[in-house]
Parts: sequence; C-alpha cells; structure tokens
Amino acid sequence: MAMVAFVGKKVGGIGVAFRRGFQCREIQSFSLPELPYEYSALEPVISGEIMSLHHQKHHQAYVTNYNKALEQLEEASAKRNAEAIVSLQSAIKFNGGGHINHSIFWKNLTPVKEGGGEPPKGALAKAIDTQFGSLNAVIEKMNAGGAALQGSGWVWLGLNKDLKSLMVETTQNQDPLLTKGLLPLLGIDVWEHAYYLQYKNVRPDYLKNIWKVMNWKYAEEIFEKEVNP
Ligand code: MN3
Repeated sequence: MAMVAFVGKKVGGIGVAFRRGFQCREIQSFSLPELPYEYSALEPVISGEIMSLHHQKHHQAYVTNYNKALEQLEEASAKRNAEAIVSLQSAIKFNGGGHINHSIFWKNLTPVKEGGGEPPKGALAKAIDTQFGSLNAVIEKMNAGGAALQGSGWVWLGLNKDLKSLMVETTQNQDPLLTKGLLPLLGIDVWEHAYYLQYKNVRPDYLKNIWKVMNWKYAEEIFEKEVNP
C-alpha cells in the first residue's frame, strides 16, 4: 500500500520507489504469532508433536506463502499486469485464510489448568441455550458438521452480526468464515494435519476430545463485544 502511494507521487525514480517499497513490505509482512501456551500444554487431547508441527511448519508455511503472494501482487499492481493480479488471488485467499484461521485456532484452545473445557457463561451461554437448546446440542452439531466435511476444512461457531444470531458452519480448505459473512467465535481445524499423528483416521474422536481444551472465554469476549458493545 505504501509503495503504491510513493510511486503515485512520482518522487525519485521507479527504481528507488521499488527499493523503498521493498523495505516497506519487509516491515509490513505478516509473521507467525506465538502460541499462548507450550506445545505440550494441550496433552493428552492434542500431542505436543502435532502442535509443534502444526504451528511451526503448517502455519509458518501459510505465513511465508501469503507474504510471497502479497509481494508478487505489489509488483503485478505496479506493472498494471491484470492477468498476474487475478492469478494471484487464489494463493492470497488460501494462504491468507490459513494465516487468519490458525491465528484464531490457537486462541480457541487453552490448557485445562487455564480453563480449557470450562463451559461458557453469561450472554453467550444464554444465546446457545436459546438457539440450540443446550451446550451439548451445539457441540454435537459442530462435531457432526466437522465429521461430515469432505476433504479438508474447518467447522465453526459464528455470529451473524446483523441478526445477532449464532450459526454452525463449515468452510472448505482455508476459506475463512468471513467468506460466509459471519464473525468467527470458535473454529476447529479438521485438516488431517491437525489430528492424524494421534487420532489416525478417526476424526470424530479428535472432535469429541477437543472440547476438553476449548477456550470458551475467547468466544465469550468476542460475542459480548458484538452483542453488548
Ligand atoms: Mn491446520
């Protein structure tokens, strides 16, 4: 963004603009967020090995490839290369989505000793009861959605901000929930890389267990900010 403004002002040569633009990109690029707990802190629900691979390899790859695609986009935009700009969109959506989704996922989980698995309270608990009947009902609905999702993707508890209503939704691949117009409260990664080393092919067991380390406090905070600002 900064580079476009700089080129627009026609200060200095294009070469200078690119060089300075590159420096801006370096500063503005996305980076891997730190996990708010140790890799092994969610055991026995999710092994430390899965967590470290998932964070250091998988999430890192989305960040790296997102930055690469954004850098290519800046170059393509500067050159007014319409084909290149359009052809970069799927890499931006996939890797940017991967970065967005995993950044939420790490905060959606928390060790048992820090409140993992403790049921929601307050306005969110009330909304869940009103809309789904019980906490168990929404968990079952998410587990069923996650188990039935073909291939790779995510199952979410989201908020429709206009209707102030909760929705259970799935997204394919790394599509973020905002592609369905919803604000994510909780998301569960159902890609095989999230569970295979420990649960093998039995995704329903992973889904059943993950609630033991679910950080409902995170969902509550987002919900309350939106519903009672
Ligand atoms: Mn993942």
